[in-house]
Amino acid sequence: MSEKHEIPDDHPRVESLRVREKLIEGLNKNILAKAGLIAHGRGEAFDYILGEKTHSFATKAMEAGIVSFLLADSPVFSVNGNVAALAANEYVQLAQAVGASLEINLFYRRAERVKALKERLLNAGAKTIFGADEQYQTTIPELSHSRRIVDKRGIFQGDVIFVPLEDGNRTKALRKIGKKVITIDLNPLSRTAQWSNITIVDNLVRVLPKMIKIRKKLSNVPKEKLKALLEQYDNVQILKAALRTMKDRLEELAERGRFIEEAPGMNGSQSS
Ligand code: PTJ
Repeated sequence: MSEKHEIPDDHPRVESLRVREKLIEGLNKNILAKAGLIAHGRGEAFDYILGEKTHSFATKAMEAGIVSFLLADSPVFSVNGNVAALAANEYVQLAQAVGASLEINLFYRRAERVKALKERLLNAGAKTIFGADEQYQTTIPELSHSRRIVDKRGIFQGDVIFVPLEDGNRTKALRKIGKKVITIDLNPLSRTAQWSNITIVDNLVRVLPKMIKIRKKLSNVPKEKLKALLEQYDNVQILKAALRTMKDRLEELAERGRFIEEAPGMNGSQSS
């Protein structure tokens, strides 16, 4: 049974509600795992603290990410339910723009979900999708859960792997077997954020259109210059900047005592 809710254009949280509707639709179509809703809620909480906007530390990480894809021998974009439900079109577009393969890799792996994701990616314009064909399956021995199942033509042989909205310990396992890992994660404290080579602390739905623009901007930049750009990148500094921004913002809000301008103050009075 599918339920679609009307979202009034004048609702103060209209964008956020539209994103939630996409997830509910993804759940109804078997694209999203139920736990994907929980994951999203956690992301939303961090996004609130960030002021729901892109900060310079995220832009720097996006640039480093694009440069890494462009310099890679075999970049691979891993696709999970949340990514497919929220931004399949932009994800496929970005993969094509940087010459990356797409591979379905699920934590909550079920045949019907793999099929639904494949369909969604094909509708978004993907030509080849790895991770759905048993014939090419192999495993990463460092992992015990479903994410260990990878495609010989994709993640298994790839050198730079994109894993947005990732759970637990796969990033560490991928690093152990020599892969460079790039993630998007609103939580700078997550294991994935901490273990990745490049961590974009920002919302997936804001990030992908920005990365597509950055890709275009870097079109005519020579390889040597790209390499130099990457050499300056320091992920620890990026994570520190993200946490500092969150801390500063919380301090500022605590000082002001209010976040929503028109909300009543402590004494119940309306602000002007
Ligand atoms: O589709 P599957 O089966 O592969 O499962 C996917 C999920 C996301 C359910 C699975 O990987 C999972 O449980 O992930 P976690 O451990 O909840 O981690 C997801 C991370 O993504 C958390 O750190 C969230 O804060 C973050 N996150 C959630 N929504 C967004 C986000 N980061 C950026 N943009 C978002 N929109």
